[in-house]
Amino acid sequence: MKEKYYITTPIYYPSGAWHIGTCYTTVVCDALARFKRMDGYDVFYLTGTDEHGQKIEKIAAAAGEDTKKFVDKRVENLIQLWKVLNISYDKFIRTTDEQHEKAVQKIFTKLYEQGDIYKSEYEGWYCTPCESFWTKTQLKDGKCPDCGREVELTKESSYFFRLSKYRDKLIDLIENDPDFLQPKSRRNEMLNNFLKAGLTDLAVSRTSFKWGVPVPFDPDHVVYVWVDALTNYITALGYMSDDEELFRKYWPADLHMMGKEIVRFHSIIWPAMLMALGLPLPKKVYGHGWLMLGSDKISKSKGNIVDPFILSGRYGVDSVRYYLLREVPFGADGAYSNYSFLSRINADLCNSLGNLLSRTTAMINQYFGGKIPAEREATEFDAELEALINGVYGKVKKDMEELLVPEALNEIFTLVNRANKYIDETTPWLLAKEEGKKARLASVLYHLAETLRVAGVMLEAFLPETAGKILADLGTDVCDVFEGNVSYGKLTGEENFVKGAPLFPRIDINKELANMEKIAEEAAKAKEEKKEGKPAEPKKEEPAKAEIGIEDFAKIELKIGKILTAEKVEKSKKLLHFSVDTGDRVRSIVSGVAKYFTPEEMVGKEVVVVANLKPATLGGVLSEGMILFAENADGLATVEPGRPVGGGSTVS
Ligand code: ME8
Repeated sequence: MKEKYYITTPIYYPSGAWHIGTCYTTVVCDALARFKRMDGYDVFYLTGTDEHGQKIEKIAAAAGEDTKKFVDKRVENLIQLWKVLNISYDKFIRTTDEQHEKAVQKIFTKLYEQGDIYKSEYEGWYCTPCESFWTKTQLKDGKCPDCGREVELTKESSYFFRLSKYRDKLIDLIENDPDFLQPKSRRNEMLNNFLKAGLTDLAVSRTSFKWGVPVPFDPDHVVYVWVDALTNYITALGYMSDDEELFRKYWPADLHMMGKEIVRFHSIIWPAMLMALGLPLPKKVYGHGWLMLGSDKISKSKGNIVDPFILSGRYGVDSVRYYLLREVPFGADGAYSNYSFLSRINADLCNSLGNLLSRTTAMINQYFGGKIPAEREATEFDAELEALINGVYGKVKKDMEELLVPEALNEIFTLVNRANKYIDETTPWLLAKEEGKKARLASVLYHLAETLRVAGVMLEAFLPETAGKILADLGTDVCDVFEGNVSYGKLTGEENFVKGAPLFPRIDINKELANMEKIAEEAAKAKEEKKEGKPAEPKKEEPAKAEIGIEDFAKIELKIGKILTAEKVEKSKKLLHFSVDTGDRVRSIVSGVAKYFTPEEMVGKEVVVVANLKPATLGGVLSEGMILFAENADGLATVEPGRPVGGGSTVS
């Protein structure tokens, strides 16, 4: 039977626009989950949304919206983001799910009945953005010690959890089980700043607002949002429901991953709650660092957003995944900049990996018509590369087990770089010209193809889309497991080696930096206009268009897109927002056609999409392409193929 592996991200507050920092925990956990699956584990990867609490209630009220409708929309948008980023979660839990809410109530009642929760009065400070209680002495210059924002003096009737009772056990856990909380720096922080400084009981209910799970035996109170949220890790598995099978199978968690600012909740409050419930503790809690913009944490509430939809639409999903997995030293903070993002793509994905693939497949086609002959003459150069190919999996596995994700990727790219150097050393273009060197040339090309195959299989865990393209160009398939697929010698040479499109087109960095700034400015302007409710500029009469040559037309990439979902853009009478499958991915596209079509009639249609249009923000929503319509005096009509051809079909 397969060994189980239960991995979780925190559940996200659906409170603002998603940014590249938001994606960090989830992309890292996705690589870990994919790696474990391919390593033969029975993986359960959980993520979701944390939808209750004063913060969300306030933000929804400020937007003039019903709270549930507000979170529904934000959650849908987050699910779309995870789809774009190829996140392979096994379950997405929402804390507004009925099963979760019921289980929270049962947990609260159980803890109350056994005396771990009691009623009293809370008087102290509350930070709404962090949903944290603080004592006066914990405040820093009168502000929240975690985020530095204003706190509110709060006095209300409250239920309390006897957190202080678990202090000694928690100290023992963190001091004596070095695996439980990592990296090490977080362990010292928790011990010195919180546990040893004294631990007071925790207020676990609120009465000053309503958006939460009601305390079942005292409905004026709602359960404190962190207690509600932390239990998601067990309620998602069916704990305290009619069906606890998943809970029995997967609990305890093997890894709770999160940003460092919420380690306190996961390494103190959460284990204490589990101790009170008599449940086993998670095996590991890991607090990673932040992605910073300048000296600030990129954050939903600070407005310093770097939009992951735009980045993945423009540079490809795997560019974003690669940057997050590779650039940030795991456990520490990393600084995002457009320059470092573009440079990473160019240096590693385009120059190292992309070039190795295109050179190798081009040479196999040029010299041998797309197959590698079976007669091959090897030398010690080949033996050295072969040894590197055979060693890479072991090194990557060790790094992944120690959560050294950038190092793991580095091992794969060391192999790729070595193979690029091997091309220069073995000079296949000269071998091709020399008499009697065919067998030597075949061996060189076979070793290059094998390097790419093993790198491709390993990359399935990190860059699934790119790995699929590499393996397809080698005429082979992606695989489900590493075993039997990560050592030298699996290709026969009879596969169909094709020289496909470049994996990552080379970016002109200076030009692109200017483009990125323009996009950011447009997005900020659109957001501002949305806030102010400014009407759109009146449409100007368009001058007659000049003649163009075929080379101009060839610059436009037209594709068939299948409309998967359609909805009105809020506060706009004109705009409809579509998710459109264009074969390469699902795009977000906004069109000003609400006057002519209902969302319902558009769903399922196959339409013509301009696929290489620069992304823009319309009505505050990202638009990655344009749907074409025909227009006459009666209004607009869709332009559709004469028979169903499927999203992604080309139009030429
Ligand atoms: O904290 N860099 O949710 P959240 C790296 N609902 N990671 C970042 C980041 C950045 N700039 N910004 C955010 C919550 N994150 C609670 C969790 S769990 C029971 C409840 C990470 O939406 C952050 O560290 O504020 C966390 O891991 C995740 O995004 C969700 O943060």
